[in-house]
Amino acid sequence: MKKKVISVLLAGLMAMSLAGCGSSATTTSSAAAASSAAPAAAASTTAAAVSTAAAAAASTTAASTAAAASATGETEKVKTADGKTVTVGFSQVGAESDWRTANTASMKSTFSTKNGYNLIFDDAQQKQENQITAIRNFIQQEVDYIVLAPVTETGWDTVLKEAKDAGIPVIIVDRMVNVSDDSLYTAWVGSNFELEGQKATEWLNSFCTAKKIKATDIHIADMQGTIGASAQIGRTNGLNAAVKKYGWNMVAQETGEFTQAKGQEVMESWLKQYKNINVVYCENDNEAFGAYDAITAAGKKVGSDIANGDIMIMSFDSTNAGLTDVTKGVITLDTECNPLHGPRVQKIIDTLKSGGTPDKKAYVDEEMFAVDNTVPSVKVDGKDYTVTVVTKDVIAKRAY
Ligand code: GYE
Repeated sequence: MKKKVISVLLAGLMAMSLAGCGSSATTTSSAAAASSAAPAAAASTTAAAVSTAAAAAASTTAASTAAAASATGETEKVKTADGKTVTVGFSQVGAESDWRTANTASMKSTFSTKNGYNLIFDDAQQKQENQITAIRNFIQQEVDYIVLAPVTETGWDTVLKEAKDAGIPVIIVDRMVNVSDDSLYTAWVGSNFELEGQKATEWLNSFCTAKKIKATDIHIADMQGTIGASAQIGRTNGLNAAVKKYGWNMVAQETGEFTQAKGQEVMESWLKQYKNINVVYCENDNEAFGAYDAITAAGKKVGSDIANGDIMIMSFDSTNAGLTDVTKGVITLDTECNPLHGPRVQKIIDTLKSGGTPDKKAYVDEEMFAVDNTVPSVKVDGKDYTVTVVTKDVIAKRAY
C-alpha cells in the first residue's frame, strides 16, 4: 500500500465531501460501483489506492450524514420509489489494513442502491466506543438490519441488548463477539482464525523438516494483531500451541495493531533488542509490509533461507499486495483470510427476509500461498490443505 498516494487522494476526496458533495446513499453506491467495476486483474496498487480513498471519503460522508440525521432527531428511513429499500446499518472497524479495504468494498458493492439497499456505513476508526455510538444511531434510525464487524470480542452485551429490545436483527461479520447470551445476535459469518494459525504453524514445522532445521534453532517473534480481536486471539493461540508442541523459541510477542506503521515500529525495536530472530509471524499483511521495511532498513535480508541468515516473514490475509510480496520472496508464506463477506451477509439477510433461520455461525473456506513448493500441503485435524505457489497468474485470477 502506498501511503502517500492514499493520503493525498483522501485529502482531496474528503475536501469534496466536506464541501457537501452527494448524499450518503449516492456517494456510498458510486464508490462501491467504482471499486466493484475495477477488474480483479487491474487491482494494482494505484487502483487499490483510488478505491481505498473513494471508500474512505464515502464513509466519511455517510457517517457524517448519519450523525447529522441523528443529531436533528430525524429517524425516517430513506426509501426508493417502490418502497422496498432495505436499510442496513454497518459498523465497520476502521480502515487499518488492505484486508479491511477489500472487506469494505465488498460490503458497499453488495449493499448498494442498485441492489435495493440503503447502506448507512460507519467507520469506527478502531474504537469500540465509536461502534457503540454507531449502533445506537442505527437503532434510533430504525434500520432494518444492523451489521457489526466488532473491533474486539468483549463489551457488547449492553448495546446488543438495546438492538434486540428494538427488534432489529444483528448480524456479526468477520471477528466474533463474546456475549453472555447468544440470542443477542442473529448470525455470524467469518474466518476460523485459530485454524489459520494452525495451518501456518504446521507449514513452518514441515518447512523445518524439509530443510533439516532443528526446532531449537527457530527463534520466532509474534507480531500480534489488535489485542482482543478474534483474528489476533486465534492466530496467537495457533502459534502458542505450536511453539509448545514443537519446541521453537518464542523471542517476542507484541501487538503491531494490524497496521504497517506500528508493524515497522515494533520490528525496529525488536531488531535492537534481539539479535537472533529468524522468523517473524505477522498476524496480517500490513504488519508484514512494516516488518519488511524495518528489517531491510537495519541492513538485514528477508527471505526463506533462515539457515544462512535470512529473516523469514510469515503473514495472514493474502491480499493483492501481500501475494505480490510473496512473488518477490518478501513474504514466504501467506495464509489466506477471505474478506469478501458482502454476499455472505446478504444471504443471511435473504434467509431472514423469507422467514428462515440462518446458520448461527458460518466459517469460510480459505487457502494458503507460498513462495515455493517446499511444503506442498499441510494437515490439520486430519484434513489436508493445499499450499499454492504464488505466480502473477494466480494473483490475476483472484477477486481481491
Ligand atoms: O486479518 C486484518 C484486519 O479481522 C480478519 O483485521 C480481520 C483482520 C485482518 O485488520 O488485516
